[in-house]
Amino acid sequence: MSDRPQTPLLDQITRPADLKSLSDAQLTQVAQELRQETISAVSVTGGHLGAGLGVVELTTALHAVFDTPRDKIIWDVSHQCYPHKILTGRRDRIRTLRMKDGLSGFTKRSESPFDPFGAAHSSTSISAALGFAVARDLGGVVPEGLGDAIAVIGDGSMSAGMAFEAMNNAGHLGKRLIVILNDNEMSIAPPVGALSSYLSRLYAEEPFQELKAVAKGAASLLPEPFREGAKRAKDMLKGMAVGGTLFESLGFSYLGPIDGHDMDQLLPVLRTVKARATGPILIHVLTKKGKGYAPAEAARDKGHATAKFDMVTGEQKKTPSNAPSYTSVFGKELVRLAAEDDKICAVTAAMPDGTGLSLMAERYPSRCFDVGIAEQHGVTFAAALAAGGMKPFCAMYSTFLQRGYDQVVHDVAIQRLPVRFAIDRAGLVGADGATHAGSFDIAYMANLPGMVVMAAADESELAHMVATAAAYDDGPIAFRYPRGEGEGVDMPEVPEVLEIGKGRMIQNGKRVALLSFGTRLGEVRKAAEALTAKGITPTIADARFAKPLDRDLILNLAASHDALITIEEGAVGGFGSHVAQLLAEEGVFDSGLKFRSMVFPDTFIDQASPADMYEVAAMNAPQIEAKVLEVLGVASIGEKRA
Ligand SMILES: Cc1ncc(C[n+]2csc(CCOP(=O)(O)OP(=O)(O)O)c2C)c(N)n1
Repeated sequence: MSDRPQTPLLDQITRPADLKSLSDAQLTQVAQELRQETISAVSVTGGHLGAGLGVVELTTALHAVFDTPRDKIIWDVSHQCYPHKILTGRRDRIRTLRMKDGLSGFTKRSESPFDPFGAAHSSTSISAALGFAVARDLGGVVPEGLGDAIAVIGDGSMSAGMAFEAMNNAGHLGKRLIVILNDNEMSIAPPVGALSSYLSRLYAEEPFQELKAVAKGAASLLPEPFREGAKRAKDMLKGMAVGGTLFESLGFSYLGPIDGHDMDQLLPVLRTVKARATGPILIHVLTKKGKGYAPAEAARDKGHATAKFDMVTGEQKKTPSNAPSYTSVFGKELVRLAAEDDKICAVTAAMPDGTGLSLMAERYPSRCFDVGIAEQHGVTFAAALAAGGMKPFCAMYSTFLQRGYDQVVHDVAIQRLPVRFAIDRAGLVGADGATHAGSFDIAYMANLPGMVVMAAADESELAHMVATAAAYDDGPIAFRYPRGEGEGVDMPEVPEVLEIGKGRMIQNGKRVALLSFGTRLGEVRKAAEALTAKGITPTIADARFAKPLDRDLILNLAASHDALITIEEGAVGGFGSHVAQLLAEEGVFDSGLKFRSMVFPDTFIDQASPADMYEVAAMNAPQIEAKVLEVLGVASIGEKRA
């Protein structure tokens, strides 16, 4: 407790309404204390730090001015919502962020009425806010009531297509709707693209001091009603509406840019907007990611995501590992292949570090493309790169590739274009929870005609699969691998090009065959050791491919064992379903094979450590062992005897 910051004023705030009685100076102090509390909490839990620190003043001002939960604040991505959670009755649990049974690291409807809309994938907030605004105007009824709808969206997230689709619709509908563009000139990596340069131009020549003076008197200066007076406001508030034409042309009133760390600007502007806005309005707020915590401000990613850390030094507490991460194996392998083949190129959607492509960007910048948070565009762009004779690797997290799914189907698969999908963060990812789990890609890729789908069982397998994908030119190909470190196996000097659709035997046994797809293989081996000690030695095979299936391998395993169990790190409808389909069609079940398929349960699993999440999914070694005993009838015999 002793290293907790002193927060005398914040201690008196148990809900946002408590802010209403405070003076502007006191609100400024609350924001300061909120910053210290956020730093302290994240030092204990790890998580998203920089984005939250950038919005402590904005969070305080929004809750002081608006009436939540009746008014809906919708945080885009919502990785910046920790200060919001502290102010909305969750301070007592803030040091459980991202832990099993703790607070989610994102907004979550089931967690609090102050989280009207959950998020974690970007660029949904304007659509959601517009939905609330329309529901309000149509007489929708919810327990908290429906007031203003306010989307807070970062400059990185604003670059995604969905944000523009929403603004286009909002401008057309003309409803009262507030969008706050939280512009910190950062995404996870420095933002890329024309929008980013455009936003910079909007404020490049505007000194804050001058604006601050104007903003202080904003309430009296702004014409009424706000929207109709936009032109006059523009003339009067020199700087506030300069160059707001992009947003204005989409039907929004544009206000800004204002200094998002200055309560003397934030409070009067928000109060004026609350009092006078009639249609859609965009407030352009400038903030600093990591603001107020030197180690975060100095970090390359501005403290975007951090492990637990020492508050004084900022040093992160990471457990050292002997094995390389899957991400780094992919990144290195790709660079090695790119050196040999100048047609190899790569696409990331705003995740150069997360996908390991920063290495490629460094070595071959002209062949590595960060398209911004734009998975849909990234996939189609890669499709056309392939159509143009290049060999594109489209590197995305499983969960974010979901957003580009129609592009995978329509632009890549139907045209049989050889895009190589490097699918990172496959399976359960841990602290980021259900929104980030890579649960569905096996199912959504393997059901596409002509798509090759591989999963790496360890880091050496991943190296082979990168080489295989590079060599494969007949159509689209995907390979998946999990978050985190590999198994510590020896790496091949020169990775092999695998034969498409061929699995491999790991060990020969009797009675039961375990057919693994992906990195559960490690747990399968452990289960097999325990079983061997009990006198049952299972056969183990690594399928490598969910599509095309290794028919010979599977049918042979089925023919020579009493039972066949598949296991994969994904939801139903994936590898096991394809195997079941094959066995059914081949009539194998007609002659009594016992078949089981271990997949994720039909629930969204909340955040915890990956191992705990796999425990919930019943897919760790003891549970695999139990499954074998059950299918062989051994467990029930044991139970009956006991
Ligand atoms: C669809 C999607 N793609 C990628 C991500 C990963 N991601 C999380 S936060 C983030 C950067 C967001 O930048 P910005 O909106 O500017 O917010 P900031 O963190 O700078 O406050 C990215 C790319 C995501 N959440 N959703």
